[in-house]
Amino acid sequence: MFNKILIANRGEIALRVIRACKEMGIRSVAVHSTADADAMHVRMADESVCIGPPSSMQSYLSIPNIISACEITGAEAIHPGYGFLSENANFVQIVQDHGLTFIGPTADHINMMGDKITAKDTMKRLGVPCVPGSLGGVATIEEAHAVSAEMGFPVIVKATAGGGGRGMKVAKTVDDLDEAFSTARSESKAAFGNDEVYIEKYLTLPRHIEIQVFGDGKGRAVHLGERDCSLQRRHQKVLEECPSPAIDAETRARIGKTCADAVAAINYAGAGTIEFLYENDEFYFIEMNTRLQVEHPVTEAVFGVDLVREQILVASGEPMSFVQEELAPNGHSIECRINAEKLPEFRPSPGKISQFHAPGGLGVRMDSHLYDGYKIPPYYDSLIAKLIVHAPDRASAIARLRRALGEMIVDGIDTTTPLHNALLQEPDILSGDYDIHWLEKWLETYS
Ligand code: MV4
Repeated sequence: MFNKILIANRGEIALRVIRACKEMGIRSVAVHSTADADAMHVRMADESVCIGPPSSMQSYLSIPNIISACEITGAEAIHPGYGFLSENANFVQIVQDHGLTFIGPTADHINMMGDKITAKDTMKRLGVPCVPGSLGGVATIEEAHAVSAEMGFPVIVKATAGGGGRGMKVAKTVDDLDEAFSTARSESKAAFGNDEVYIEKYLTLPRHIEIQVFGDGKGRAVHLGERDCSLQRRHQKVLEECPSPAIDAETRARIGKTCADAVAAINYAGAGTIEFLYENDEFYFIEMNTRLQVEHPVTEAVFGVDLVREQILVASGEPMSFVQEELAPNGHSIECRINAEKLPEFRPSPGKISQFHAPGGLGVRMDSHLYDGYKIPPYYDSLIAKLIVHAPDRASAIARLRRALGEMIVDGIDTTTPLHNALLQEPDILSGDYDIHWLEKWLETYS
């Protein structure tokens, strides 16, 4: 096992990893920009190293600075958290070249899933159901017309190098296709330096269901059920739950086994998430994320596991601490992502926290780096807290979430808490009857 781990991240996820390290008797090293000198992750870690100015490019994304911080402190492994360098295959290779361990999958697996066509081809070959679409890239507008006519409209043009909603264009009818194709290509070129696109049948009213998988890198893998992340605004998740209100035990076992078998077959190591669109009782693979996700705590609550501990175990060469037969869902968990943003425009609202109180009590987990007097810097993403509840069933989880939101105090800045309170009064949310477009439609009338 490692003696010392460096956490190449900030905010609540840095705390999450430091906490796992402490429980495993591993020393932790925080890295921080000058803007984060007073941040909670710096205070909570055993040691800290300043890695640069506020700009992420020159600090949390600076590979030389992070490798140097490892060398200075003697850290043997790096946990990347989510975002920043967590899915950067080049970083993984450099970490290894320096004799250090990246806590996550191999560079090859990150590359495989980062290229959306290769990811889809691989999943298809492994028996994972995919959205009907082009076989590989579509290079010409003639080919785009041929593929779309064959499939039928609407279609969606996606960037091979994209993901998370970037570089996508929908063509409702054949009349939209020329523009969708050329815009998707030029935006992809500008954003990713790669203009390759592929085409899929556009699913009109799906849910976003993602399966949590975990592999040991040696051909064994498990699944830990699904999360329903359909409530999104501009591809930012707002509220996530486990299990999905739309998935029954038999369906979960079936798609879960398909996913676990697929990642076992490629010797995948560590935590991964296989994203699907789910419509008319069918799953359609869209992407795989090769990192620990923001919303992992709802899975931890329902399955009773510590996913970060498992990541660290597997990265150090030890076996996972469970097999599939030991994993069973228990109760229901919901997470609210609370952002420092002013409604209704969701405008970033950085500034000083004049008063902070975290909710508590049975079945309540608050993952947050806030403290009284903390100044939220304007340079990074606006997530300030994840409020996660766990209860025996969905109705009691909602009651607990309302109760916990009521206890929370975050004064001095604007937050998205009023949105969460309002959502928990909506009949469609209470009944679980929502899809990926529900929130944006609802926001058009909510004020
Ligand atoms: C789609 C789709 C409909 N049909 N693919 C958006 C993010 C990226 N991960 C995939 N996305 C979508 N892909 C097909 N074939 C609709 C979306 C989509 C979406 C997906 C999940 C959650 C929210 C979304 C909001 C808009 C569009």
